[in-house]
Amino acid sequence: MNCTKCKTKATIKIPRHHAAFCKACFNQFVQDQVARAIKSEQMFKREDRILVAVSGGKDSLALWDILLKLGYKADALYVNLGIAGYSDRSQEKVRRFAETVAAPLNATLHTHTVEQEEGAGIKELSMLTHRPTCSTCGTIKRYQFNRVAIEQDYDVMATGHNLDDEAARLLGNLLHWQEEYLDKQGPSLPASVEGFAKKVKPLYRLSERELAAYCVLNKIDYIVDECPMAQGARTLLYKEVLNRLETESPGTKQYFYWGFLEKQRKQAATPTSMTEKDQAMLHPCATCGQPTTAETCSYCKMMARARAAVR
Ligand code: Q46
Ligand code: ZN
Repeated sequence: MNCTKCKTKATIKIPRHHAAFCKACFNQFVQDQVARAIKSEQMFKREDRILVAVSGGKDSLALWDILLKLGYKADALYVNLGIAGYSDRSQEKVRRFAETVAAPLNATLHTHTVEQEEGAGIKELSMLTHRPTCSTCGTIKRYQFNRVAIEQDYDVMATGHNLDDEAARLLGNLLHWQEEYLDKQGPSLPASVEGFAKKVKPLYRLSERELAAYCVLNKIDYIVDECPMAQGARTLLYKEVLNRLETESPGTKQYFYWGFLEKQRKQAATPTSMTEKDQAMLHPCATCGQPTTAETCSYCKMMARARAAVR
């Protein structure tokens, strides 16, 4: 099998594009897909400062690497959740990448440690607040990323969600007709009000398999294990179903998700889009000032419950 572009020996096959690439042409393909995502969704400009949410996994480290190689000013934030046997290992992967790849390119790694800042690890906090671990985690991560982005003047926050993540999420939202979530499933969510950072997903054109290959080929050392709290059995099932369809008919995932985005783009011209409605309802949290639709934001409410429980 030869590379579709340069005709030397190919290392990876990309059935959905009817192509095969050698390492150099594959890296070019990956960069092109990200550059295309940034341009077509107007994610950010050359001079913008980007804050990448990194977890130590393949997607977020690949994203940081690609953005730096494309010449963007991309720093990163890692949130240590205090999960024994997992958080320290994932932090180590991030630290090593930051030291060897990012620092020489003048990029900075910010770290937020939940045990230090919130006073307890994620498991303990979720027990204190009687909430599932992942929803506690989601609230903290959203809050802290937004806080760092705003306080340190980043123009945009980028996450490593890939094509498989977005297609699985779309399938789940459709199966349950969660229309309010559908409206927010685009790869580029604008800054809603003063105090809410813009959020983008530059990897939505690349699959999980392609990102794992990118890391292996470029010697990016990432944490292979899933977070032990992941109860995403549902998401995994949707991914499995989509992978079966993809094997039978390459390109299904991209037709499904990109087709949805195409439809969404056409509708975006109507003035009643959910995002605009939400924007009108948002105001600063009475406690911390971050935007919320309630009097107090969900992070401040959660932390108040945790403090009350230990009193
Ligand atoms: S990190 Fe956090 Fe995930 Fe771990 S605790 Fe759940 S939400 S599974 S993306
Ligand atoms: Zn608040």
